[in-house]
Amino acid sequence: HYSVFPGMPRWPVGTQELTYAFNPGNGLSDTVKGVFAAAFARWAEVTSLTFRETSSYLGADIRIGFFSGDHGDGEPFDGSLGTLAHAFSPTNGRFHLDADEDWVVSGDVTRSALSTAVDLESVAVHEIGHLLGLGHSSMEEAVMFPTISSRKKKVVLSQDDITGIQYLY
Ligand code: TQI
Ligand code: ZN
Ligand code: ZN
Repeated sequence: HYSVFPGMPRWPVGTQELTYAFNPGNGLSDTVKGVFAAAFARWAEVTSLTFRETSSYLGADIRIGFFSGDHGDGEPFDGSLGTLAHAFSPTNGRFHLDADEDWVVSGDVTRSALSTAVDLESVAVHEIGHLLGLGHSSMEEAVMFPTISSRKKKVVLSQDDITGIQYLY
């Protein structure tokens, strides 16, 4: 079953559009940006929320960046595997990914030769769930289930994820 964070933080009632921006220092390719756009679209499909990229990093509701190790927010990353990414409950908007993962951004992670390969879209869909206010789900098929194996792709929202997000929005 889905969960929400204590106190049920959510984006304000009436929020229609949320903006997101990429850390300018990362210089991300259009391919990588497209993976995030696809991940946002999965949540937009089942809510009345829309997501729009903006170039204003500091002005965006959701700020996405890749960082290595200690990156100044008291929650250091740990190299390959372990913590992959962290995002915070509404309306924090911080969405950080561990730059030291072997991210798979195009192609099929299940066929990667690297045992440490991690599918970027799968992690993005999960973290966006947190950014919107979902905690973890006890249902293994849910995108919000708290574990995923490396070299797995899980991007399709389960009915449990949909029920959870529709409870919030
Ligand atoms: N990062 C954890 C996560 O996003 C961070 C975390 C731990 C957390 N406990 C939390 C966030 C409680 C909110 C509330 O779950 S992670 C997965 C999964 C991670 C894990 O790097 O471990 C995914 C990131 F579910 F697959 F294991 C993305 Cl998809
Ligand atoms: Zn961080
Ligand atoms: Zn999580």
